[in-house]
Amino acid sequence: MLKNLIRVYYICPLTRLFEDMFNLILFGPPGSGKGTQSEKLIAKYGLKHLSTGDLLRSEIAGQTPLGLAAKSFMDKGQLVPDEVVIEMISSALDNNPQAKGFLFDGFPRTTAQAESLDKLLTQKNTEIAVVLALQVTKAELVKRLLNRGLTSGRSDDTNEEVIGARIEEYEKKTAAVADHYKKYGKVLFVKGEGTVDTIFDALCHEIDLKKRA
Ligand code: B4P
Repeated sequence: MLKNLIRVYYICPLTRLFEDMFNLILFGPPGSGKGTQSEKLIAKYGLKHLSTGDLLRSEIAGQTPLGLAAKSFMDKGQLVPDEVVIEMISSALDNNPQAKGFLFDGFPRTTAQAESLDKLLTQKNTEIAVVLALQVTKAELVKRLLNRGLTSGRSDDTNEEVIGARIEEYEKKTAAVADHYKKYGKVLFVKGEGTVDTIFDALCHEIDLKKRA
């Protein structure tokens, strides 16, 4: 009884904070510009950036058990198991109740992750406002990732076979995430080729329309 009262007292104000959020998913294959555009979008709109790739790489850098387990998947170009990334995102949401909204970058990457995210947001009385899907040809993706591999020090960017595996994982498991959100009319496609600024302007245009709607 007392435990329930405490829950109601503490959870209600937090739920109200989450209600006013503007949450978006920046979606696309590896190398489509999600990380690049996220940096600019969070600066403009003041959103909290949640990149599962960055979170995983920071676990690897810290040599945590989670990071060591994740590295074995990432080095092969495979997705890290759903439960690991869902738990990371769940904690990140709980730790940022004051955010104006979240920009999800590289998450969700499977339908199971999308369903879990929807549930987590519903529990907090909020939802995904829009999914912006960057469209880039396969040849351009490979070119960009190999190019980044020259300087990034990322083991998953240096080997063309691993890059191929990442794109295959995307086609097999991640592309379906767009279908999931299409059911709710939330997906907008944006051309991901051209200069970084042109693509940024196109993304901002869609976000501004959505915010005004
Ligand atoms: P991520 O860190 O998400 O990496 P990514 O998809 O490769 O990169 P991103 O798409 O952000 O890169 P960007 O285009 O900005 O994932 C890495 C790995 O982590 C995955 O393979 C997986 O193993 C694991 N993982 C992450 N999230 C997971 C999840 N939810 N579930 C399971 N596993 C998960 O940049 C690419 C390059 O293109 C850069 O060099 C950039 O400068 C360049 N570029 C960007 N825009 C450009 C433009 N307009 N023109 C030319 N070049 C451009």
